[in-house]
Amino acid sequence: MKSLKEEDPEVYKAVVDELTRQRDGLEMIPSENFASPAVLEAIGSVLTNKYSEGYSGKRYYGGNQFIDVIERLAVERAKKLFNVPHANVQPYSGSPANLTISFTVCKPGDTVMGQNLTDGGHLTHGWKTSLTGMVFNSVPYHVRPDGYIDIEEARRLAMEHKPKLIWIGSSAYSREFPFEEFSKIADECGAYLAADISHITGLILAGAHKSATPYAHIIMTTTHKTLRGPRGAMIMVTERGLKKDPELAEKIDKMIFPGMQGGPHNNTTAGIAVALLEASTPQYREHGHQVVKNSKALADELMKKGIKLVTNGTDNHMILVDLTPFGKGTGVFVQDALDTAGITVNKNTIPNDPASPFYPSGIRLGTPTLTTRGMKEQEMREIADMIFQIIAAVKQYQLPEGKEERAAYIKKFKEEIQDNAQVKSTRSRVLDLCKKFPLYPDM
Ligand code: DSN
Repeated sequence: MKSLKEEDPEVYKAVVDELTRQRDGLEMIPSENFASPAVLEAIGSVLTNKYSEGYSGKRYYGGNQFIDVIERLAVERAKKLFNVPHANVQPYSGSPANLTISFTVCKPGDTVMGQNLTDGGHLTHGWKTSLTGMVFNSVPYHVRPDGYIDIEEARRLAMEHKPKLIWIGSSAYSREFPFEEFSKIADECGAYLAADISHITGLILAGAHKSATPYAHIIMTTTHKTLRGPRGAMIMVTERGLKKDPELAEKIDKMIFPGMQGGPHNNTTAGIAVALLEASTPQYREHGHQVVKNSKALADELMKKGIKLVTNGTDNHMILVDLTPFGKGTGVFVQDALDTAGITVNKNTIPNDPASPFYPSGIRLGTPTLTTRGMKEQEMREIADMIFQIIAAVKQYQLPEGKEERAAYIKKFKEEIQDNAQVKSTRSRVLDLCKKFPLYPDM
C-alpha cells in the first residue's frame, strides 16, 4: 500500500498545486467554501469502500453496522438543526436531489415553476437544457427591473398555469428569499413548495437568514456551500409537507433509492455528519453572521467606488456586479483578469442581460471562503479596492460581435493581461493578504 505521492506522482502534484492555488488566492465564488480538516478526513476515509443500498437498518448488503451509525448521526443532526421530521442525506449532489423532488411530486408533462435561469435561477428548476425543463412544462418567474423577485408575476403565473411544483431559492440572488409569500402562492394554487436553500444553508443555521422550514413542504440543500461540508446534498420534508401528503417522506426516500441512485457515498455521509456537528456550535453562528457582514462591507465599498450592483446591495453572502456600464458581455474580461491576479470569481448573467450566458455582463462575488479564513470588514474594503482596480484596468476591452473575431480578441486579451502592471501589482497584494490568513496551515 503506497501513499498517493508514491503511487501516482502526477495526481499528487495536481492535488498539491490545487492546495497552493487555494492558499495563495482569494476564492470568491459564492458557492464554494473550505471544508474543515475533520470533514476532509471523513471524506478521505475507508467508508468509500462500502456498499450500502437501502437505509439504516434496512440494507441490501451485509456489514453495514457502522455505516448505519454514521447515517443515523447525519440524519438526526439534520432533523434537529433544521427542525424537520424527515431528512434523507443520500443525494449525490444538488442536481440529482432536485430531479428526485421533481419526479416525486410531478409526472412528465406536469407544470413546474422556478426562477428563470438568467434571472439568477438554477438549471434544475426547469431550464430548457436540464431534464427538468425537458420532461416537465416549465413556466419560469422573473425578477423585477430592480433585481428583486417579482412576487406579483409569480402569483399571476401560478394562478394561470396551476403548477404542481414551485421552487424558491436560487443561485445568483443577493437578497432574502420571500419564503412566506411563496408559501401563500403555493397554497393558493395547490402546488408543492420546494425551497432550494443550497446557497444560504449556513446562513439559515447561523440565524443570519430566515428559515424555510415553516414555509416549504420540501427543502433541498447541497452540503458544500455555506454549510462547509463535503460535496453532497440532503432532502428534508417539513411538517407542512407531511400535512400535505403524509407519505411524502417515504416517497422521497423511494425516489432517491431505488428511483434515482444506487449505493450512497458513505464517506460523504460521514462528512455531512461532521459538518452538521460543526454547524451547531456558537462559533459557527458567529461565522455565519460575519459572512453577511463581510458581504455588506464589500458591497458598500464597491458601490462607494461607483460600481453598480444588482439590487444595489446584498442581504446574504453574495454580490452580483452589473458590468454593463463598461460594455455588454464584459464579465469574461473581468473574470479572467481577476483570475490572473489571484482572485477567483465567476462571470454571471445579470437580469435582462444584453449579452449571452456564455459571455454575460456580470460577475458573481461571495464571502464564505474569505470569512472561513478569518477575514473581516477591513479586508473586504481592501479586496473591494483590488476588484475596482482590476475593473478599471480592463475596461477598454469590448467584446466583438462576430464569433471568430471574438475568439481571437479574447486570446489576445489573455496574453496582454499577463503583462498588465495593475494585474501584477494586485497579484502581490493578494499574496500578502493570503499570507496573513493562512489556509490549512498544518497540511
Ligand atoms: N453551481 C452552483 C453555483 O455555483 O451556484 C449551483 O449549483
